[in-house]
Amino acid sequence: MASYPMHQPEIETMPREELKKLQSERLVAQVARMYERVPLFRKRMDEKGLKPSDIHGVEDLHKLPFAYKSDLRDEYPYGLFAEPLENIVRIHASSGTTGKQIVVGYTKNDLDMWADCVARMIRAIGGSEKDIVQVSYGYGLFTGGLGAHDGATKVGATVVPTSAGNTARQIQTMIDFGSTVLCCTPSYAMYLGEAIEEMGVKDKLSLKAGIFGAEPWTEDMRAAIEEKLNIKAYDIYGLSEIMGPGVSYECECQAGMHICEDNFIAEIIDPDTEEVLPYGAQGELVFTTLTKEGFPVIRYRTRDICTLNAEPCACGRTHIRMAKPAGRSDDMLIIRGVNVFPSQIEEVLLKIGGSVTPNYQIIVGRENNTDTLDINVEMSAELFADDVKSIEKVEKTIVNELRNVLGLGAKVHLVNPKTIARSEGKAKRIIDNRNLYK
Ligand code: DLL
Repeated sequence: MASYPMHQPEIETMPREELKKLQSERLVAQVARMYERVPLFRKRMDEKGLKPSDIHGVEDLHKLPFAYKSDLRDEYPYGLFAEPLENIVRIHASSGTTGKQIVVGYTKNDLDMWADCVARMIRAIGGSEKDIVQVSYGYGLFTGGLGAHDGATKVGATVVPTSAGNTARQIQTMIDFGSTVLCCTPSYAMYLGEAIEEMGVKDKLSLKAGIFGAEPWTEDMRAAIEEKLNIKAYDIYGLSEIMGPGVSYECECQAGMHICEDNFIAEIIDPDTEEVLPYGAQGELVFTTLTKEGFPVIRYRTRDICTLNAEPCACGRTHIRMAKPAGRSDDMLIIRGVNVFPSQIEEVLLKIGGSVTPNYQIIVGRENNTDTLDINVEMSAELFADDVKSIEKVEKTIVNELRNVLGLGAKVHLVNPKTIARSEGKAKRIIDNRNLYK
């Protein structure tokens, strides 16, 4: 594939017309290359009666066939690679919640492009070679650790590759090495914040910023983390199938994540009809890779529910922004016919503030042919020391708030501090017991 310009800050502020031209050229080349090299893509194109020569630019994107997570499972492990294995220098994989893992491969250029995207974010939030970046995402087949690592290396920062876990040692390292930027999941950041408070060492930290992603988190969670760690917390998005962290990232404005549009095109579709929706509408996020060599993908249905925003950003970057994903359509619970995202529940809990913590667990069950919704929420240490009456009062407040926001009745149980398991990676907040009763 033709090599493409890299490490150009001007790409981030490229006028939209020029960017569209660049995307079009890259899309045309990508379609031709995939048609030649990826049998499943060729088959889907043929089924639609499409030839690569029918695709002239981004205006033809909507004609192209979609790709699905099941394709990665069906073609496991290497069936969708567009390069022979001798040109693949890295493999990552993701198991998701169920079934066979999905496998992706990167060429040297792919790793370079990936590191470039993550480096953009680190620079956007004021990072430089002077920073000490502690990478507490898991290393290994998960893309978080090595993705953040390579981006920080590209910036020239000093990388501290702690990986996830071993929380006390993690915090000691943070203090001793003077880490200034922390990379991990928001739920682990929260856990680290709690542990730091317990150890009474908040004033010994040199942290100024955090790069958090890999799971949905709310604005209130951001405020809680910023307060606990005394930092600015920034959101980063990505998925293994497209690249890993850095597909989009927040800039200094903390107002949505800029999609690296020179490398990826985003669309929002109606998940049922597959119709493309306008900017601003909520629907399923779909990505097309423009420069990936090892594992290119066209119109990949992410299952993430999101909106796109093409308004100019105060930072001057011209690349469109995506909102915080509300969640994955696979994680969306349908309870008594009502759609519920765990993030909506999190929002309610964090609004209640002081007396409860954002550590919660959602348990869905079935009784007398009706769905039941139970929510266990850890109370704060202050409330724990208080009387039963105040606990009941808080439970009632949460039930009422949930009814207002979701239109659903729930049973809320305040549980003792530190009784809900903490997560070092992606938090597991939902226990759906309904299939036990099917
Ligand atoms: O989670 C890549 C990543 C690592 C992103 C570190 C950011 C930081 P997967 O394990 O393949 O890859 O999971 C991808 O996680 O489809 C979303 O549902 C969710 N996700 C990722 N980032 C965010 C985010 C990594 N910032 C899946 N907000 C995606 C909400 C996110 N959800």
